[in-house]
Amino acid sequence: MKRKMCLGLMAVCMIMTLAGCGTSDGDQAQSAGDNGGSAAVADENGNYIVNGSFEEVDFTGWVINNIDDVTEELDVYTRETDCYAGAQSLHFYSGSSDVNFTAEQTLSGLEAGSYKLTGHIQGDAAGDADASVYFYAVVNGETIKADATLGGYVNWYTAELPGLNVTDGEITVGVSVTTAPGGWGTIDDITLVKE
Ligand SMILES: [Ca+2]
Repeated sequence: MKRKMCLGLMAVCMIMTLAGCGTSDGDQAQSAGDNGGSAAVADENGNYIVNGSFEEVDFTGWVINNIDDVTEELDVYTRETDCYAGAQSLHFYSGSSDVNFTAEQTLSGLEAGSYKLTGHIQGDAAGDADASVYFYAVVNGETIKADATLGGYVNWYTAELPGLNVTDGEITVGVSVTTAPGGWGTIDDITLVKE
């Protein structure tokens, strides 16, 4: 009698363990997809960028590189007036040091074909004639850039990079901003769609 109960308990424990493993595997697959770690998935507008409008609470999907740690403010901004779409954007500002950063993400598992990258930026380069602002894509080891300008408050500049020929399923897209101290702005609504 005692032995039967013991075997019964063992069987219940084994089933619970197996069920637990299954659930945990499912969660991991889900979060890998959310982070763009697995094959890229387009949203209802055909956009493959993860969190391209910066509407998440953090920089989900993006790798932010604050070069030499000089950019004083580099964050998700919740101010509808300073957005191109939604309620949030990527915000940057430096008072006494340079602005110098990139924000990028790599997508994989894309169907071969031609893609178009579009990004929006507004702000001010603090009179820096040598300011460098551009959106970029890396395909097949080649970096392709689309220059942008900081034309003043909510004077949005739209940068477009059409004809990005993806052959190996992978593309890295990003934005790079370098200005003198005093530079500020926001970046929003970055999309990558198949043409
Ligand atoms: Ca937004």
